[in-house]
Amino acid sequence: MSVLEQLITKLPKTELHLHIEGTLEPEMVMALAARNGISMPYATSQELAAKYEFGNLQEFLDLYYQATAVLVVEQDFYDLTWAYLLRCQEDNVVHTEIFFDPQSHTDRGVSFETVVKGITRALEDAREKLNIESKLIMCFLRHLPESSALATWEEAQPWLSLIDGVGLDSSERDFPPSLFERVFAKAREKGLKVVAHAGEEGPSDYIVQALDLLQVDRIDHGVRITEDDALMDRVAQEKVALTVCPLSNTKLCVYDDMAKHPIFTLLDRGLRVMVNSDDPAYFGGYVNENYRALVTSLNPSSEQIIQLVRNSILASFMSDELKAHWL
Ligand code: ES4
Ligand code: ZN
Repeated sequence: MSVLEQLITKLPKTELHLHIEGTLEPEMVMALAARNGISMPYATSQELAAKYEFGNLQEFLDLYYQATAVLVVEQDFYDLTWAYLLRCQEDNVVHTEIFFDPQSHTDRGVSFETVVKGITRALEDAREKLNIESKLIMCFLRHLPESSALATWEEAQPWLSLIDGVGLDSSERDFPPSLFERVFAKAREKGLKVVAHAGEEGPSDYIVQALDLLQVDRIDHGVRITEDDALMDRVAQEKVALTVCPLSNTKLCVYDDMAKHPIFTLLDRGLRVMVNSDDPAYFGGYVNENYRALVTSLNPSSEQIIQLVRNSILASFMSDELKAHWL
């Protein structure tokens, strides 16, 4: 194993951009479909996995939402989350901040309670049995109207003690952050952390909107910030983190080659960027695999790798005490 490989494997890491529904591996899709008596248009997990070629974000999302239909009862959400946490243990991820998409379940008749109980029971078990800490972030689907986000916010009220933050995800183009100003203000008033996907496929102006209108604590993706020099200076100055997802960006054709990925350019300009897996079951790997892909294509120094890992700790929502422990 190379020195960099060893560093990647051995360093205790945090993950800040991970959709729990995006950890649904093809084998689990088929197993849960059988368990819940749901028919899928695929005969085998190999047949499903063969569909994982995407030309853009929307092509991925269409398949991702289709697969979530196999998640029905609380145990399904537990099993999904537990399987991801076991992968965290393998990759030496000691703290993870997990997104979930309640609307993709409640719109199918699965209750908010079922989803949140299944996920948080696994998170609690991981705290006790695996020593893995976590935060939970509820995302609003931006392709649905504001009224649906507001209704979801109301449904979440009995469960707020289990939820640490809100986010904004799904189809980015034509769905600017400005549409969700009111629901984000409500979340901030309740003391929740707020994040938003911006500048993944959408223009860098959506990053500005997320900062100024939603007042986010972090930007998810944010790679299209490279189109705006002044914004790069601002984000560096304000130490706003960008939760970058390298394999996601190449799988969804934001870059046609990992060699063109700007993560180290951004890092060297002083931006707080780090490495995350986004939807690892669909994009070809969990967090260590994302680091390895960067090493293979971009030949970083060990100092750069260490800085990415440190940035992830600094940008996390863990306590200052825990940050000091891991730094
Ligand atoms: C997502 Cl990669 C990505 N972008 C936007 N929304 C998402 N939901 C799940 N994965
Ligand atoms: Zn994402």
